[in-house]
Amino acid sequence: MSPLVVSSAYLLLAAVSAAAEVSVDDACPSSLVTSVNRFYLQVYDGTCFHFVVNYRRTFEDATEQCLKDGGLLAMPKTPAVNDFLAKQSFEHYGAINEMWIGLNDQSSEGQYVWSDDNPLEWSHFARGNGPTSYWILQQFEDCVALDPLDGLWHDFMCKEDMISASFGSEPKKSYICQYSVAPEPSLVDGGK
Ligand SMILES: [Ca+2]
Repeated sequence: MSPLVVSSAYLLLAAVSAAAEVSVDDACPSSLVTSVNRFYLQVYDGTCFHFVVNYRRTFEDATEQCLKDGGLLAMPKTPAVNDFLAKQSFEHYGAINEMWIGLNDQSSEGQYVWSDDNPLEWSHFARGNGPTSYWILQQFEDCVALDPLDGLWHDFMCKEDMISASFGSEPKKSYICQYSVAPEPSLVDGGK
């Protein structure tokens, strides 16, 4: 192909992908899209992700913070989403410590559920974590965090209490929230 044809093809591809892209303004809650926050918001596959790298919270407090703006702790249910979250956390935000994601087995030991109450299908636990950690540890470690360096999941104690203190565990971590794309205003008011 001539260089002209090749560059035209690239232009066309760029135009098509630009049309399919959803902007932060379209996908994220307007209460979140502030000049300070904007850098920490990203859209992937139509979902708004908020990388909260500068605050550390317990799993419960992080969950509440996401809920405040109508979201949930992030749910990397596929390798693609998981890779995106890990890569962005490390390469874009410089995060090197594990970040809470919306996965836990607090209700029933060994039965991991996502923050939208759906059961775990694809999983990405690091060796010796989650179902393969020591049995006694499994009873105490019920909340899951993503390692930005390799995208693997680790289970930790969820709360700050005497047990976590005696294990030297640090239950306050950075975290990632996710938000569904806001519906089009025209759909909300019936197209009027
Ligand atoms: Ca557990």
